[in-house]
Amino acid sequence: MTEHLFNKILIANRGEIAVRVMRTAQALGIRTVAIYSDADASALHVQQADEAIALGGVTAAESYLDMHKVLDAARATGAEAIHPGYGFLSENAAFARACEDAGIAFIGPSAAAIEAMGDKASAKALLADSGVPLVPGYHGDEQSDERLSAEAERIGYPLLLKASAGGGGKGMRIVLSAATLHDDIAAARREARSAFGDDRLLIEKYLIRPRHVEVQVFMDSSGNGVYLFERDCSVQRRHQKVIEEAPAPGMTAALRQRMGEAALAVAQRIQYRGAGTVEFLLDANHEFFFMEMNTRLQVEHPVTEMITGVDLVYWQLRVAAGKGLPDGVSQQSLPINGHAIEVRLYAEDPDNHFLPAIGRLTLWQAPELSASVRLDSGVQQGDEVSPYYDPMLAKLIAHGRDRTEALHNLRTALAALQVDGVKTNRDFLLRLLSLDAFARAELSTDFIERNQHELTQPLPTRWELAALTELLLPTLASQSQSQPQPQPQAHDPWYADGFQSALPAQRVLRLESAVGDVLRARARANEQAHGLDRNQSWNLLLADHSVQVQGRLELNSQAGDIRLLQLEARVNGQLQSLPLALSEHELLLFLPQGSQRFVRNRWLGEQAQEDHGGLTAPMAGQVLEVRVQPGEQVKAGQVLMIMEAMKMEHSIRAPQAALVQAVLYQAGDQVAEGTELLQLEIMAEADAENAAEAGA
Ligand code: MV4
Repeated sequence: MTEHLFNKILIANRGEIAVRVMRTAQALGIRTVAIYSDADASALHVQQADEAIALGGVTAAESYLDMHKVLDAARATGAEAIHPGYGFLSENAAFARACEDAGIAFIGPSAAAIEAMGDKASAKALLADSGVPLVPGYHGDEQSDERLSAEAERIGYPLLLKASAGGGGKGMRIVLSAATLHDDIAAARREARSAFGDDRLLIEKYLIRPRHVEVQVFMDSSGNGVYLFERDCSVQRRHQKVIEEAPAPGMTAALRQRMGEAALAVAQRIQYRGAGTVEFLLDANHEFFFMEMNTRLQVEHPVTEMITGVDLVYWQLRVAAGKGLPDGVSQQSLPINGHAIEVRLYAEDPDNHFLPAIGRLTLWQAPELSASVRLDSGVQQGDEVSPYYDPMLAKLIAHGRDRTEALHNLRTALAALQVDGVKTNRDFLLRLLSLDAFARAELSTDFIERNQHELTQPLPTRWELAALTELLLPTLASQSQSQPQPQPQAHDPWYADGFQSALPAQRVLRLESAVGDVLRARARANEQAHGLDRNQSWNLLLADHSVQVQGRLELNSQAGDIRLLQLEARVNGQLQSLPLALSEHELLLFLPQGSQRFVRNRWLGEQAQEDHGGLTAPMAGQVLEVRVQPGEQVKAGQVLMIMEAMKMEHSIRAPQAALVQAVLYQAGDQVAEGTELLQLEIMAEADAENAAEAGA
């Protein structure tokens, strides 16, 4: 890709798409000009560009949407072409025309092609005799109540009212029966007028649970074109795409060809040029219907690039420079290689109606990228996410030889993407990708609603991993001399017990989750630590059970006051490796199912001494059974008492080998949380072994 296409282009966009377009342009030796608003002065797309022009203003209207400012920037820098990306001015026919008038190539279709597809009713009218299947309906000019009612009777219920000038789901209204039609028409008209300044409606038969399958087309300037197969974008939330994949699961070769050829027929009908997408609804019977055409490069184009090996931006630049498709490209030559899936990372709060989130990205660590893992990101660590633009931060895309492998690669990569400081849908995406229904490719436009229950099930709090991290932290200090780490303090009971005392350590931690749950954990080192052993093992006594934990902690990097660590954990023999972020007050575990936040442990040093041998009730409840007597020797983990709380039984176990000194409650007693139940005299390791031998 070293031939001459342009000397310099301007990228009339921001964020990940601006960065992505620059990557291809710069690889071709084309100079890139970025534009930016006041809110984006230090944004990634500005840093990556060869030149950058400040537009002033912060809102989109004052900056990226102001076509005069954009054209002035192109003229001022001598850019020969403008790439509009998606959104903003990308489907603005007046802008495409203004570029043409200014002698600057608009990297996209003609203004006429944008206009032809901009209005849904006229797009359908244009395709009426083209052989492209349309959803049965009415898209005529006559808009009287009488005519619309008559058409509704003809089409039948349920039906859908759509704004002719709309798109992307805005201004749609389902009508279930004739009883509400009159009111629904009036309401749909009002919505359409206020949203688009145009109250024309079209009527369609309402398809139940369709899939959104779209076809990527690409045309040169002479009417030659190819389709680059399809993408399934059914996983959406309120008409906002969340997951996209290519190829669409369950397609047959025959259906792929019919949809591909229908999409090309749409493009040819409007003498399309460049990259475009024809959206279809696909029903369960593999019947498909034209919905709309997007006359731009789309957000989800990377999945197509990954399965075809085509760089769509390279093709766009060629066609905008008046060249054809690359030599040797024909429909027959285009492969489908494996499978690719993309997730969109949004700055939004899934726990608060997915409202856009803002703030500083205190943590943004990409997973390891490769030929099968791609991250298209518009942000970097430390960025301020502003409320002014689209909340999409990045897209993560993974490829595999088949769908299963692509899904595995994507889940692995997403689990390794660490983000904090701004609320995002990262964990929500992980949960979507973990659904059996997704693995089975049960895709439809109501996928998220249908799986709502599973998506909102709380995950069990992994107290033991938080405790293990705290337990292992002192070992980290010794690892790197170059990284100054806080040295364990002399008064730190962990340090004292674990590394200086000959007695088996019994340590108490107070753990606190971000949602305010508090848990006391007791840890006893299973092996005496000699020096600073990096692979230690503990018996952890949590609220109502004990686990064996073991592991090691490695420092990956340091970002400001955040340390990024990798935890290799073994919990009751089960191995797990996960990244985590640690600051002075917080611990953030990036688990494969989602992240979990903890308030950092406050060592309960004094209490650890004070109730060294005491065992307290983990919650308020009733003592059901007492299994030991004073004077009895007990082994680590032995059940001493059974409690009942909220209809659940909880075993009170010996944290380590001990001598029972006192039993303070009897079966039937009610106890408050934290009540001391038994007093133990902890036995030194050697004594415990002797006692065990003596007993044997
Ligand atoms: C439909 C439909 C069912 N029947 N048309 C939503 C976005 C807009 N481009 C068209 N949309 C739909 N049109 C008929 N005749 C269902 C939808 C629809 C939808 C389509 C694609 C992806 C997600 C969707 C979610 C809800 C509804």
